[in-house]
Amino acid sequence: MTAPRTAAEPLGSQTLDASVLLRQSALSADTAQLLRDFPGYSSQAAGGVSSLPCIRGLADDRLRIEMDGMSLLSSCGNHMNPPMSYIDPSRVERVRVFAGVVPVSVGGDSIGATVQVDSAEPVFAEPGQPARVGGEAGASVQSNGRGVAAHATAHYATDRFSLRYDGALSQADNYRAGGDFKPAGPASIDKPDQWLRADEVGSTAYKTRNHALTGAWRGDDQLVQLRLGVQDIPYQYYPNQRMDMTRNDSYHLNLRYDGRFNWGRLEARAWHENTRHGMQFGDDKQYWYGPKGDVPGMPMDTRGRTSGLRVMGELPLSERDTLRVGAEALRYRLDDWWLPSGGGMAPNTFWNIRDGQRDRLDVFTEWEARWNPKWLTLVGLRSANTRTDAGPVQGYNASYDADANAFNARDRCRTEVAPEKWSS
Ligand SMILES: [Cu+2]
Repeated sequence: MTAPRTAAEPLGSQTLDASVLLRQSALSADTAQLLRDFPGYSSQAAGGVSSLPCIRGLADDRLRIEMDGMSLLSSCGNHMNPPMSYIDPSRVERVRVFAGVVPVSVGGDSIGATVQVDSAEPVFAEPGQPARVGGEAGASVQSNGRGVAAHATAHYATDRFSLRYDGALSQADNYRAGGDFKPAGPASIDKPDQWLRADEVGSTAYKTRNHALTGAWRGDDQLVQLRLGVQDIPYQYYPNQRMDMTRNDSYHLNLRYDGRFNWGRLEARAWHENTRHGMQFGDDKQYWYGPKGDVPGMPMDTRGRTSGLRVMGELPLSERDTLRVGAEALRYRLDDWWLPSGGGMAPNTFWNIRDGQRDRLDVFTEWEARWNPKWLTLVGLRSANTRTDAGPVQGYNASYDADANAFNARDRCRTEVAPEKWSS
């Protein structure tokens, strides 16, 4: 069967659907790898489950990444926890990429592409039919690095109510290169027992666990959905960084509303995400430092919290014209502190970012006209207001005072207003 594609896909987007994703998800535990077949896509390798996406040369924070409609940021200063590392590939049902010029209704807060990663829509039983009960389980094993991954889902659904659980686990040891590329030996001078083989790439092991519980209710023309997601990465090591992730605990709450009215469609979402992240030197890196070798590593801790609210109305004005009007508010809070360990990194806690704040308020409107199956125009206007602020910083000791005092003496509150407009 063939049909014009234009009618089905939003302008400027490309989508990978479930059948392609199913094949891709068995190949890697890293969700960012699901996008590898998109033209212009590449990824910057990092830890085993957290490569940084790059689309047409713009990477990481230059892209807007939405996971189930939540626009997320990497709270770690080294971006060890990019947004796509928060969802297991087995849970991804659809990936949509808006590369190049992005419509204002899906863009904002980035100069590059928008990537939307969505898990499954809730299922419901047909009216009058018995409840639907089902599930799925999957596992994969990889000989290189002894990688194992397993996931399971279960759902129960009546015609009005739906409940679903998703769980996934994934872990691997260090992987092996195609051949020997260095002499075998201890991972570092203070770890004679931590032996790395000649073909073993140190600091590539990881472990990640994901759980999500989703409840949904549907009326005749409405849908309300609430999801609670919990993720924990006890360790993920980085061959390309001086430090390793030694903890990453996060949870999110995501409330969504979708309603159809005689004037059009209303989409609303409110969500909150909280990440607690820690870095230290992992198993394959030197841990004891200082002239006497008595300084235990360098702990670095981060906490990020994002709350978001988004409301959009879609009004079909005629057979040809559609108007979209929406608003989006984001509230981001970040603390980044390094506990004293010894030597020059003592006696105080190093406050890199204390009470960091970033608040956004965007409004947008967009007019879409489908003149015929081959021609479409889309004109949008988006206004973005960003306010940032931070509390006073502090170094480990007096030798940091000059820089800290200079920063602390300044007014640290900034406001930017930017209209973003687009036409096609
Ligand atoms: Cu980190």
